[in-house]
Order: sequence, then structure tokens, then C-alpha cells
Amino acid sequence: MESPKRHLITCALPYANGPLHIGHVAGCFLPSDIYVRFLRSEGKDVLFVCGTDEHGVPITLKARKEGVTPQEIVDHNHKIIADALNTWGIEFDNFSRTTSPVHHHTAKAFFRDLNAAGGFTEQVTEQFYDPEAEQFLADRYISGTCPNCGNENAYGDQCEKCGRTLSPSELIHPKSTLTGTTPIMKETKNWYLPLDRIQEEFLNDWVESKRDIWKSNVFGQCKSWLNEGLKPRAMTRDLDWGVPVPLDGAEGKVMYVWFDAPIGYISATREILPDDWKTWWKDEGTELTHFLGKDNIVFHTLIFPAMLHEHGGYVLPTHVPANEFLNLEGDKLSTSRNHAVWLHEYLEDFPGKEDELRYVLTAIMPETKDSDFTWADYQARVNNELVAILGNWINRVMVLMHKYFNGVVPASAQINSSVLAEADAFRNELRSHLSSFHFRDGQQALMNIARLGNKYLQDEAPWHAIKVEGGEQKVANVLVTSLELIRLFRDASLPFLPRTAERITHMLNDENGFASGHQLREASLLFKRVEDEEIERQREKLRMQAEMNEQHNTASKQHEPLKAEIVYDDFAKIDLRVGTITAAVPVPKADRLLQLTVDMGFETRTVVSGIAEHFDPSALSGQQVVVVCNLAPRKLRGIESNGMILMAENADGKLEFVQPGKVVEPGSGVS
Ligand code: B3M
Ligand code: ZN
Repeated sequence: MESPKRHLITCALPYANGPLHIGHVAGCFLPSDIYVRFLRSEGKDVLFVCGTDEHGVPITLKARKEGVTPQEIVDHNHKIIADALNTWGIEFDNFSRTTSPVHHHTAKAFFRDLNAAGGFTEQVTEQFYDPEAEQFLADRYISGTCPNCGNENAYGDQCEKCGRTLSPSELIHPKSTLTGTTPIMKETKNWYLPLDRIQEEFLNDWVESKRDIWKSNVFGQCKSWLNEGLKPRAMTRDLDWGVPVPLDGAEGKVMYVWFDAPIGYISATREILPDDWKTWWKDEGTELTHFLGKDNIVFHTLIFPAMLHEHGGYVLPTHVPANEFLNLEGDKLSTSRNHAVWLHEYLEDFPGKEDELRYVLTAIMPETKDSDFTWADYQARVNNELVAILGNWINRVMVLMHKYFNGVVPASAQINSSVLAEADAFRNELRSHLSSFHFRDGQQALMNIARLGNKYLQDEAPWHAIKVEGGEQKVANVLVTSLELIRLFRDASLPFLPRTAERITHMLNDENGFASGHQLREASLLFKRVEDEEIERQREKLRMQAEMNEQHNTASKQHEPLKAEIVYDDFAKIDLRVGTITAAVPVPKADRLLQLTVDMGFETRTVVSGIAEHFDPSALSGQQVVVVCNLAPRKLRGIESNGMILMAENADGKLEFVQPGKVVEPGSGVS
């Protein structure tokens, strides 16, 4: 096979609905960055693009929940994600966004062309519609009773209580979450990608041609989809957040998020290379490689290739090196349960330790099966491998060079070429592992260079040789050979440990060559031990995150559904005023009742309140409370109660008075 002229590398666009955690980064950001740095270090022509995926229903739901616009949600998260990736040192040529004008333009043009090429079929179907909001409802916008477990707050796509996957028509008493009304069925037209036809005409053969190229997990997943038989899939949605569909008769419709997102790769290229993007996407000399996690395989191996093929003129992906999932401390990583190590928080908690995270995540990368990140393993790998093997080796060579030769490379030294050849063999192994996307093995080969260097130094023991008569020549040979090994290690480490490589270069001072008489800079330690306290702090953080999540869940589980809407006049009928409690006594034979005397400013009132379990009556005098003053009087245990006191109730059922923030005149109105 002819070697490609240029390499176009994509990393799956993260959804802009939350920050990145270590699962995302081990799954695709890190392997794609290693691969890109590897190709660049081999002198290849490379373009590396990514960006945030900013459309889709979950983002609109999050915005509603937080009372902000979807744009505000994605602006906020784009910044957190982009900053973290930048600080960590992922070397994108462009990290764009799918709300950018270039993307909207590109996606619309693609849609229009594909439509003109006969790439869509149109289908009218009945969908749930909210007549009050005048909107079609995505599955997530419909709630109702789960037919399986009776949970009254199940969603149209899933019941979160029993976990069952649902379709909205299965819900008992479906309701629109927008207005609470019962949705009706209404006809709507959408544009479908006829994947059944495309499978027959193209995908079956094309996927088969990848049998020996794709990893078995990727190929296997594709095959099982094809064996099931693909069905037409709607590429448009009745929604107001997304790229508008640029066709007559499609007003109010946007593209399905999985239609526009992969076009984001094209837009990100076009944004930085407005004149040259076609060479990257349309010239046969381009090799296209998509990095992603296993949940995105079908979109990159079947749907996007189907879109590109039907459109025509585009290159198709050669490699799709998808990874499996990373777990955390034996449990699934979860954004909603906040069981995660967040990239931006790691970078704050461990400043300067960017490469330590790269190293550990590469060592456990879920290449062929799911794997597990634990803080104990992080500590062990940093201390026993980076500190003890790599850092220690380089530091000893540097220190000895300064001790015996004042840091100047001795002229007379003879290099041991056989040990260098051994190291070079490891480097070639590394190359072949990286070319075939075996990142763990590649890093092992890299560390074997450090192990070799360590052993060589230990065996030659220049600290003994220096004491022998005439031993100086041997010491010079050993140390200069070691420096050459370090240089070779440094070059090989560029894809994996870019900051470390930079620090080594600084110490060697060899940007402009390395010959006898060359002056080295001071030795400095490349890695520091990770102490037990740091690890304990991270474990504690995970426990706290879990606990807060637990509390949040109990609180939200007990949230009462909203009452029916009222108009302002309904509210204005209630006369609320502040009063000050002047006396409180238990009501005889009633465990829960207190009789309160309340100074209302204009009069003194008696209010009987069911709060005896929550307050000590002797401590209530002087407390201000809000009283519903115009509530009709009611007799409780023979005592006339004039009004009602407003209380707040927390998730455990504990009551607190609703009070003004500062003491006010009794009788002050509340509105
Ligand atoms: N945003 C899904 C994900 O983050 C999706 C990837 C798009 S790649 C074109 O898992
Ligand atoms: Zn259920």
C-alpha cells in the first residue's frame, strides 16, 4: 500500500453539557494526541481537529432545568473543556464548536447537496405534540407513569427508577414536561437516511474491506449492526435547538445532532484552512483516522461513512481505533452521579503533573477491554516507574556528569554502540506499536529504554570506576553513552511525555546540537513522589462527591410536583404579614401543637401551629414569622387559631420558620 501524503486525525467532539473526566480523555483525547505527536515526530503532514458538540436535546433540557439558554450552557462548558485540554497540552490544530457560523454554513451545504443527490427519503409519521406549547416533543420532554414499576415520573425514553428503556407511547398518562398538558399525536414530515438501501449498495462491502484493518472490537460491533439489518434513520428533528434544515417545507426543523456533529470535523478544518480544506477532505492522498469511545462506533463506521459516500467526493475513514471504557475505583464513571475525576480539577490539584496523568492513563488505556483507574495505582506507577526508574536514571547521569566533568561533555569519550543499538530496537518496537494503535505496548517499549539505561549505568558503576587508576576514560565512555541513551529516550518520549521531553531538552541544552565540549545545564528532578496524603485527599474527594450526590438525590426525589398554575390575582388574595412571637405554650393532649401568641403590630393574635416536634416553646419568644392573616379562623382542640405561619421543610421533614433576613416592624406586609 502506498503511504498516505497527509494524515487527518479527528477526536470525537465532546458534548458541551459538562466538563471532561478521565474516562473521556483515556478513551479518545489522549490516544489521538499521542498518535498525532508520533506522526509529527516522524515528520508526517498532520492535521488534528476537534471541538465541542453543542446541539442535541440533553443540552436544551439542562438549560431549562437551570433557567438559562442553551447557548449559555454551551458557552460555559466549551470554555471549561477547551481550557482544560489546552492546559493539559492536547495539540489540536483547531478546537472548534458546532454553534460556529462556519459549522452551520458547512452543515447546511452538506445537507442541501445530499438532498439534491437523492440521499434522503421523506417520511410522514405521527409524533407527540404539545398543543399548548405548539411544539413537537422529544422523548425526554414527555413524562408519565412507568408501565413496568409504576414510577410516576418516568421519561419518554427511560424510567430512571427501574432502568427500563421506554418509548413515549408506552407511558401511562403521558404529560408534556413543558406545560403539563396531555400531548396529542400529530403528523410531521422528516428526512431519513435510507440506511437499508445504503447497506446493500455500499456498507456491506465497504465494512468487509476493513476486516483486517479495524480492531476486532470495532469490526465486530459493525458486523453485528449489519447482521441485524440497518433501518432508515431520521436525520431531522422538530426542535428549536440545532442547525436549521435548509429546505422548503422544513421550517422549524433542525438536523439530528448525530448528523451535524461529524460534519463538525469538516467545519473545524474549513475554519482554519478556508482555501485548502478540500485537499484534506477530498484528495485521495489523505488518510482519515477517527478516534472515539465504543459508544460512538456505529456513527463513525456506518452512519457518517454512509453520509459521505452518498454525498460523494469525500475521503472515507481508514482507521477507527475506538477504545472501550475506563472505570474509576471499580465503579462506572458517571457524570450524573458525579463519580468522576474531572480533568480540570486534576490539573488544579496536581499542577505541573500533566505527564503523570498521561503516563498512568496510557498504561491502563482501555484498548481492548474496559479498565480501572485507582488512586493507589496512580501513586504506584508514578513512584515506582516515573520516579524510581525514569527520573532516577536521568538524574544520576546528570549529577555524575557535573561531579566528574563539571557538566562538560568530555572530548575523548567513546560511545558504546551496542547498547545504543539495543535502545534503538526498542524505539523501533515503539514505532510499530504506535503505527498500529497499541499505545500501552508503545509506552512499555519506551520505558524499556529507561530500564536499559538504568541497568547499563548500574552494571558499569562509574562511581567505582572513577576510583581505579586510569578509570577516567571508562567513566567518560559510560556517561557519554548514557547521555546518548537519554537523547534517544527523549526523542522517543515526545508522543507520550511531551513536558518531560521538554525538561530533558532543557537539561541537556542540546537544541543546537550535542558535541564534545558541550555544556549541560544543572540537573533537576523530573518527577516527585506522590505522597499518601495527596492520594487520601483524592479518595476523600470522591467520597464527598458521592455523599453530596446522595443528598441531592434524596432532596430531589422528594420534590413535590408543581401545583396547577395560578394567575397574579389568585396570589394577591393572600394577606401575608410579619409578626413577632411573644409567647408559646404546648397545647394539652396534643403532641404536635403549640399555641403561639403573635404580635402583629396592629393587634395580637393567637395561632395554633403543628410544630411542637420541631421547636422548644421556651426558645420561641422574639422569633419573627410570616403569617397568613386573612385565613378564616379555625378551631383546633378548642382553641381558635387566627392565621397560619409559613414554614420551610427540608428533605428530612425538619421545619424552619420563613423569616425576613433582618428584623422588621411587626405588621410589615409581605409581597
Ligand atoms: N458528542 C458523543 C459523545 O461525546 C458525541 C460525539 C460526537 S463525534 C462527531 O460521546
Ligand atoms: Zn419504571
